[in-house]
Amino acid sequence: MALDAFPNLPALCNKHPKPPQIRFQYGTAGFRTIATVLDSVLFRVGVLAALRSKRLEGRTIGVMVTASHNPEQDNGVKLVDPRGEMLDASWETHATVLSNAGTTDEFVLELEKLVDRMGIDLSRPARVVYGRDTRPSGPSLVSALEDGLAALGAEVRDAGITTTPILHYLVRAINTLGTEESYGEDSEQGYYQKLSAAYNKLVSPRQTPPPLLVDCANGVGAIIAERFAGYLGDRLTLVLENTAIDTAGALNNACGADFVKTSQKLPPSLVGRLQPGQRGCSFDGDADRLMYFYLDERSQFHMLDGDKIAALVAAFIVDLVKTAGLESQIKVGVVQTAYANGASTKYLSERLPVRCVSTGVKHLHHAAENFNVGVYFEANGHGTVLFSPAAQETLATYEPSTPAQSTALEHLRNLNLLINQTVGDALSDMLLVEVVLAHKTYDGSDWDSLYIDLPNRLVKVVVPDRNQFKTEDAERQLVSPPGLQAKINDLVRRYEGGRSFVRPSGTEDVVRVYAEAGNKSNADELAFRVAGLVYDVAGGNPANRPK
Ligand code: G16
Repeated sequence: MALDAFPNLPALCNKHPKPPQIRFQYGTAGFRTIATVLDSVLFRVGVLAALRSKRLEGRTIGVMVTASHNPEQDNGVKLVDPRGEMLDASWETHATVLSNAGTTDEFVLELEKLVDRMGIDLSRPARVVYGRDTRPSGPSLVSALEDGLAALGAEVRDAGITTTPILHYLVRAINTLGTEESYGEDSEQGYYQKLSAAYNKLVSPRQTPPPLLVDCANGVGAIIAERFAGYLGDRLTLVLENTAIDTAGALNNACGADFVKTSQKLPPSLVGRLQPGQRGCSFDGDADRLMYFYLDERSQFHMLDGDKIAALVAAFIVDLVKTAGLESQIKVGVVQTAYANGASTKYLSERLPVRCVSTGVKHLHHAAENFNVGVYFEANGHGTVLFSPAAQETLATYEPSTPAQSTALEHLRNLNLLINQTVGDALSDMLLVEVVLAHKTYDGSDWDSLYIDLPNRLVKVVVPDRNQFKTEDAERQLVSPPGLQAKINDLVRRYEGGRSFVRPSGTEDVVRVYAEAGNKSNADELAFRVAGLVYDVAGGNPANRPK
C-alpha cells in the first residue's frame, strides 16, 4: 500500500499550512512554542503518530498537547511510545523534518521517504490516544491533530483534558491490557484506583497526617487532584489551591512548581494559606513536576525540591531493600542532572551509586533503567522511580524468612504499584513522599535536614541565537561559543565552593545559567557574572544585559 491510498491527506494538509520562516524543532519535551504558530505542527504530529503506530504493528501511541510549565500563551505537543515512555530518539528527527517541510507536496515527499526508509507497512492499523491540558489554545490544536490522524485513518481515543502522566499511564495500560505485564485498567479511574489502593496499604495503620496544601498551578492538576481526593478517604486530606483553570492568564502565573523552583519562594497566593509547620506542594501546568515546601516557626520559606525528593525516597527504598534481605539482589541507584545541588550529590553518593546525565526526562529515564531500582529526579521536581523487570520478578517470587522481611517486601511491592513508572507524575510522587514522611514520622523540617542545600541561583539569558551554545560532559562544559568555558572557569575559581554551567534550554528560547557558591550573595553574583559573559559573547543588545 502506498500513501495515495489515503486520498484525503493532501487536502487535509492544505488546511494546515506551515507558517513561512519558522523552523520547528522536537526538543527536550517535544515541540513547544507560542501556540498561534503550532497548527501545522499538530496536523503533522497526527500523521507521524499514526505512522509510528503502523510501524509498531498497531500498538497504541500517545500524543499529549501541553506546554507544561511554560506561560499560558505557549503550547506544545509530545509523543508517547507504547510502553508509556518518551518517543524513541531516532523519531525525534523525523518529527523535526516533517514539521519543517514547506508545502503539502514537500510534506508528502518527506512522508514517502520516511515510509520507504523505515519499511512501514501502511496497511497496518494505526491506534492513537491523545489528551490535552487546560490551555485555551488546546481545542483548536487538538482539532488539527485529529485531522492528521484522520488523514491516515487512525483509530483514535480522546482522553480529553488530562495530565501528561495520566496520558502516559493510559498508553502503557492500553498496550498491556490482558497481558502478564498488565499495568492497570486503561482508564482514568483505573489510574486512581491503582494509586489509591497502593497508598492506602502503604500508610495503614499509620496516623493520618495533617492536611497537605496543594498548589495546582491553575492547571489540569486541579481537576485530577479533586477527583483523586475522593479515592483517599480519610487517609490524606488535600487542600487544593490555585484551581482557577478558567481564569485567563492564571496558568503557571506566579504559582506552580516552576515558579517555586526558580524564585525559591512561596507563591504569593499562598501567603496566609500555608501555616507554619504545614506541608505544601506545587504541581506544574500538566502535573508532571512536584515541589514541596514548608514554613518554619518564624514563617521562613523552605523549599524541598527534586533533589530532596530523590534523597528522601532513595534512602527509604535502600532501607526497605536491606530490611527485606534483598541487598545482594536489588541494587538501587540514582540519576541526576548538572542542576542537582552539590550537597545532594554528596549526600547521595555517600550512600549509593549516582550518575549525572543531560537535562530531559528521557535521558534520566534511560540511565535509571540500568539499575535494578533507578531513582531519578531533576532538581525541578520532574522524576520517578523505575523497578527493572528483574527487580519486579525478584519482588514477586522472593520468600521472606522473618516478619520484618515480609513487611518490607510488601512495602516494596506496593511502592512498585504506587509509582507511575512511565514518567514523572506529580500526583504519584506526592503520594510517594507522603508515604515516606508517614513511615519516618518526618515533618518538613526533619526531611529538610537530610542535608543543607548549597546556595544557588538559576538565571535565564535571552540571546539572539541559543543554538550557538553547545555542551558536553552531561551539559557541564560548553564547547561553543569557543573560549567561553575558559572565561567561566576563571570566574568560578574566584568563588569559594563555586560551580557554574551554561546550557541552551530545550523548551524556551533562552540560555540557562546555573551557579552555586558558599553563600547566597556569592551564588547570585556568580550567576549574574556568568550570565553577563554569556550575553556579551552571544552578541545581545546591551540594554537587555542581565544585571
Ligand atoms: C521539560 C522536560 C524536563 C526539563 C524541563 C526544562 O519539563 O521534560 O526534563 O527539565 O523541560 O528543560 P529546559 O531546561 O531544556 O528548558 P516540562 O515539565 O516543561 O515538560
